[in-house]
Amino acid sequence: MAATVFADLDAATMQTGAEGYGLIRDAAVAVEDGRIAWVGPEAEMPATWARAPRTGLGGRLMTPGLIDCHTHIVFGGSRAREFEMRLEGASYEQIARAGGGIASTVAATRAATEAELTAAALSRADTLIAEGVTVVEIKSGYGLDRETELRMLRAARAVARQRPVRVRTTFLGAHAVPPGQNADAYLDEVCLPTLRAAHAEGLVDAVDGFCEGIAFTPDQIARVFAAARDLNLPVKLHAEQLSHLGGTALAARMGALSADHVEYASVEDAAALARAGTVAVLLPGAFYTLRETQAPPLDAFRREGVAMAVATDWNPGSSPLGSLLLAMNMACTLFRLTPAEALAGTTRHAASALGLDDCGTIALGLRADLAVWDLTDPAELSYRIGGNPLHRRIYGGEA
Ligand code: DI6
Ligand code: FE
Repeated sequence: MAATVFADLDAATMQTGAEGYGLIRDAAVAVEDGRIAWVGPEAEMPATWARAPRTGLGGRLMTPGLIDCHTHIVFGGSRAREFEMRLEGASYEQIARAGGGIASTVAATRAATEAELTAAALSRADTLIAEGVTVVEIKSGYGLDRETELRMLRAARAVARQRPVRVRTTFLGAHAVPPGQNADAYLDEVCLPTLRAAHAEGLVDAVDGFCEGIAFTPDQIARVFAAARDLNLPVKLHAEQLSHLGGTALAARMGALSADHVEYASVEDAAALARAGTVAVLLPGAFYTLRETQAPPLDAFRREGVAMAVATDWNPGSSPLGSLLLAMNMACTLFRLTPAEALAGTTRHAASALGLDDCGTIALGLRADLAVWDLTDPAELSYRIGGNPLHRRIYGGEA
């Protein structure tokens, strides 16, 4: 048996139902065959585990491996010039309508080879991994044609083959209407056939869309979701980011894994998310970059019991944010999450937003995807701005 015991640590288990961090002081975690085989106070560890090789962690803090449940890290080009334009007074929507924005990344992504897209994504994945990320979601959506959407998803799968990280792919063909095309024609002739082709190639774990004035209407998104349902694929949605169009209610009605952004969600939307068990994914990096002023309805989410995840939304336009720890800090400072909510948002609830039930907490039987920090208080993960307190990452039981 391939068993190891990690000991001399404090474990923020993040277990469901536990108070706050589910903290166990002076804990030990036994790992066997890549899974958590026992967790608890070391003094109570059964004698069988006492014979396994023991790795002492010097009293450090252990958390579940972090999960970035919303990224767009496969893309070509850069949008630094648009950052300058926004500082000269142009708005995100104005730039998008003038052919910049998502369309400019689409042009750069179409021009990139699969090897180039993979190399760029690997470097971004490495940045996340260095901060203790063990699962990353990666969306397509900068191709908007069959070949490029497939190429993006293949690049995302390549990341999982070349790095010790789990990748969940999301098809986001309904991200933007390609310049000069009609939205409905694009959906029927390009987006939905591409979804079917990508699914047939085993490239799709979930389906997403952008429900917004500059993208697709709820009716159009409903057609994308119907196609996803026919393929037995779970759905999620960029909803209520810049305005209230009803995407959150649609996502809840369709039993979506998550509704993401949700700054403009209403109290009724919060109740619908709670009833459906749909996770609200908060993306403070986009809120910050776009200098939004409307924060998501946190009080309503809490009152209704909506699970809240936190992610980077790493993309070249609205959130060039390569740090999930900084996203946690921003979620606390900009949205008023508590540090315990922020950590639940990058562990347990992030797993739910991806439909994963084998990771996200330190609990019996789950994957041994763990992060060990040069910290003692778990609030420090959200409190710090910058720096990287990661001591070591354990992926599937391997350090
Ligand atoms: N919402 C966002 O914030 C990103 N995509 C989306 O649907 C922005 C993507 C970009 O500007 O490139
Ligand atoms: Fe996004």
